[in-house]
Amino acid sequence: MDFSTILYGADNGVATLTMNRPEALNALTSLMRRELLAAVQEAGRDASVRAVILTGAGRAFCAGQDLKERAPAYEQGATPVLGSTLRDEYNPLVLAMRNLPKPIVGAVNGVAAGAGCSLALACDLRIASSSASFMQAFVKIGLVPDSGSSFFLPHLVGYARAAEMMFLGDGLPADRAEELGLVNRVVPAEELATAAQELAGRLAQLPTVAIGQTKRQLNRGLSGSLEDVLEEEERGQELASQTADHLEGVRAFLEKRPPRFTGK
Ligand code: T3D
Repeated sequence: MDFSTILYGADNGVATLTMNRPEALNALTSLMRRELLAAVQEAGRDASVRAVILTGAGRAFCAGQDLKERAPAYEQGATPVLGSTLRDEYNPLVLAMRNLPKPIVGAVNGVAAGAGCSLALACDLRIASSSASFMQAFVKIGLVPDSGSSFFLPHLVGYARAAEMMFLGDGLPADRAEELGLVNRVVPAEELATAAQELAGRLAQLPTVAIGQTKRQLNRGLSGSLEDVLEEEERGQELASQTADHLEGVRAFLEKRPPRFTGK
């Protein structure tokens, strides 16, 4: 697909979405938010795509909202009302990522600040370069965390750590993020792309319907009751049990051979 602020490529079952405004540390403009949403939707539509990578071009993952986008208004002393941008652009993107029935690997290549940090947190798994950092930068410009950070961060690192990051706005280096469970793995910068492709490639070989449904169940588990989750698991198992991949998995076990999942 043709975009101007991001790159989209799909190969071997893996779609790679690269935020591509390196001169602005991949800060998010309105167009970029809309293009990211369209790319996530395309990855959902394309049945050959079974896993997704989200990463950034250049030295940053994403510096959050492009603060220069509204510079003229601020220079005149205006304070634009920002709720509608969240409602119309950021929130649909975050929901699309979480509702995508395919796993998303965040390949965090550098600083992830503000809404850029939120996008990293909205991924299912995160591999970080040793030079990456995570910054809840909102407070530094008098704003509140948005784009799902208030949901994802305390679930990942606990209330006190999340509050510390959000109140103080300090950057959390990759190695500390790994210790706190915010990222799955840290690798040297030069190994990040390969590590992310390997992980996503492996995910793309798995039973895609079951993985998508597992993601749904995990999401439900983050906010639902035990009853909700048990119901979701029941629905999920009904769905997964009817897939060709379930049949293949059991046959492969009985025939003592590795399974060949097709995602169907
Ligand atoms: O709709 C709404 O507005 C509500 C939604 C809000 C969501 C949010 O994301 S609010 C938070 C917005 N983001 C920030 O406040 C982070 C701002 N950036 C920084 O604090 C720093 O740039 C970093 C800590 C991320 C990186 O620092 P450093 O020293 O490595 O880089 P730098 O020199 O500051 O930036 C390099 C270039 O990127 C520079 O360009 P220039 O001036 O040399 O041409 C800088 O202006 C540009 N840049 C960095 N961040 C942004 C940006 N340009 C526009 N918007 C940015 N967010």
